[in-house]
Amino acid sequence: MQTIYSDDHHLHHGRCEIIDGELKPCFEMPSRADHVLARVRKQGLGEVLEPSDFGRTPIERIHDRDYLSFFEGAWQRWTAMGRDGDILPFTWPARTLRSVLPDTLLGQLGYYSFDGGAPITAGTWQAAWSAAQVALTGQKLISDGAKSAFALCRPPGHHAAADLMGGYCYLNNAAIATQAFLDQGCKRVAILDVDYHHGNGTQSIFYERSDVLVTSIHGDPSFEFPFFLGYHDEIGEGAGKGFNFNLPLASGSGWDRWSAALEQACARITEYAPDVIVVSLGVDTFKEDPISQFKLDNPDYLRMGERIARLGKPTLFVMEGGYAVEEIGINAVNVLEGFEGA
Ligand code: SP5
Ligand code: ZN
Repeated sequence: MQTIYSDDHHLHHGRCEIIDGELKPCFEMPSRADHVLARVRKQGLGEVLEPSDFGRTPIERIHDRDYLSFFEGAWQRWTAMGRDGDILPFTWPARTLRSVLPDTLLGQLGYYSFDGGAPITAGTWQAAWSAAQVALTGQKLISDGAKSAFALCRPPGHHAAADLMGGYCYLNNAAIATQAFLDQGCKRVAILDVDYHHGNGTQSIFYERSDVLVTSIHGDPSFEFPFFLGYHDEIGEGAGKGFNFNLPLASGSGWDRWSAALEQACARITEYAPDVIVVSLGVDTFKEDPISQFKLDNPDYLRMGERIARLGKPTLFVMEGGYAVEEIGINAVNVLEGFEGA
């Protein structure tokens, strides 16, 4: 399996995030992708490619233009205000307030985000841009006939909605690749989101559509981030009704419960008969993940990859979360090796 990787992710290195009611050093850090790349090389998974440049058009198929301009220009506006530290949003249009777009950077930050977990730094736009190009390059490999590809994206994407950043995510890499498949002639794409957190951005983007089936296994939002989306009764709306499938699990879930949920997701995907599958590959389900509550162990990721392979479809793996930095490479590449060995 080929891996697509850009060094540009190093340009995004946030200092702090607001997490669990406190300001803490960012869990989402450059060494994450470095460890995954090192493991890809160590295991000889396959060639490692630089991304091609597909430009802005495929990104604009998912994200609003005003959001993209805001994100691209935020750092410049911040430095023009005489500031130089990371930018974090702090006021959101919650109930009783209006979702109007204010004029100032500080107001717009709240408008275009849903939490204080996604700092904007000098290089965040460039890193996120390149991560989207990484996903699009993987998509192209598969549309050219590859059976699988690994888009080693950083920053991750599945929490980002059409005009919202949050949860360490800015551009929804998996959604951008999914839309590119459809724009190139695929009729149906299934997304399987195995990240520990619910992919609220991905769900919201495709919620009213039947050409994308979104399935997700995650910590039940009644106790876990992102708290306000990801419940079992969210099944899609309008034309999308029946094409969103959430499998929230209890805190402490291990491979038994997790793999039973995977069976349900796979059964739904098989019934849907997609042309391709996009896997949002987060490995924060690991038992030692510092911010998560599932109990998967290293070999479970091999089994995960084997089961995904048995779906028998071309599959694009897109890197999402995973914060047990020393083991993220082992776990992510185990999924890919399990897939290839099946
Ligand atoms: C891409 C991705 O995985 N984003 C995750 C963002 C999670 N941000 C908030 C995490 C809250 C963790 N709470 C842990 C409580 C431990 N006692
Ligand atoms: Zn996650």
